[in-house]
This record gives sequence, structure tokens and C-alpha cells, in this order.
Amino acid sequence: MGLSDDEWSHVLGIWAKVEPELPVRGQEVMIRLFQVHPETQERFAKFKNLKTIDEMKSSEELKKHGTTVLTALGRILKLKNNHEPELKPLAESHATTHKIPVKYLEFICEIIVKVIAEKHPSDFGADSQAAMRKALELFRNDMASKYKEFGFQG
Ligand code: CUS
Repeated sequence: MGLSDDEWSHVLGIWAKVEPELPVRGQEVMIRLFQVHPETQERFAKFKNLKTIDEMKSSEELKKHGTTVLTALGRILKLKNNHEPELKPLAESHATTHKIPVKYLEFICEIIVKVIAEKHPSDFGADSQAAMRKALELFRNDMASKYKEFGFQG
């Protein structure tokens, strides 16, 4: 099920606050992800060698990747219920090259919600959080079905 106009305005409203700080939030999300779910770090040859938080913090590549991830997600959110054209190439590369299971997408989405909630407590209340979770769930469900089209069970 898609989101209502009201839910989308919650999602895009908070995203507008996150956008000016994408590189730092992206970096925080990646570091938190690797700490909470170390198995996700193994997926990336270029990040496997980063052992400590300090090493992660000083990695320009990690920061860059965090920006890439949040930028991709932002583009998808802005397309609202019509994200299919943007999602397809992303699903293809993640199914065939990176092989990122849907479970890992779930991990990263949950961390994104938590990081935004910590940084923007007064702009990201219960309704906005629920709307964001719903939008991210829609994203993951559609990624999962595209994964299958590309022969990846996810
Ligand atoms: O890069 C990209 O693009 C992705 C995201 C989207 C949203 C799909 N990724 Cu990267 C993902 C992930 C990572 O990095 C890590 C871990 C998990 C997941």
C-alpha cells in the first residue's frame, strides 16, 4: 500500500531538514550500521579493513558512501509512490553486484530512522516516524520484488 498525501508530506518535510547535512548523517548511519551489524561491513571490500570508530570516521570513502546511500534514498522518497524507474537500476546493482540482502536494507533503514530521530527530535515526532517507516517499508518491499526479477532471493 502506498502512503497518503499527508504521510508523504511528513516524510518529505523531515527529509528537507536532513538534506543540508547529508554527508555527516550518511557517515553516522554507516558507522552505526557497522557497529550494530558488523556482518554488513563484510559486504564491502573497501570497508572491511576499517577496525575502529576512529578509522571509520577518518575514511573519506565511508563518508562518500554514506552520502551516496542517503542521496539515492532521498531521490526515491521524493518520487513518492512512483519510485519504480529510480529503483530498478538500484535493485539490479544490489542484486547482481553488491548482493545486499533485504535484511541489510532493513537494518540500514532502521538506523536511518534512529539517527534522524536523535538529531531532529522536535521535527520528527511519532506521526512523522511512522510515515517514514512506512515509506522505507514500501521501498524495501519493492526492492525485494525487483531482486527476485533479477534472480536474487535477497
Ligand atoms: O550503497 C547503496 O546504494 C545501498 C543503499 C540503497 C538505499 C539501496 N547500500 Cu551501500 C546499502 C547497504 C550498505 O551500503 C551497507 C550495508 C547494508 C546496505
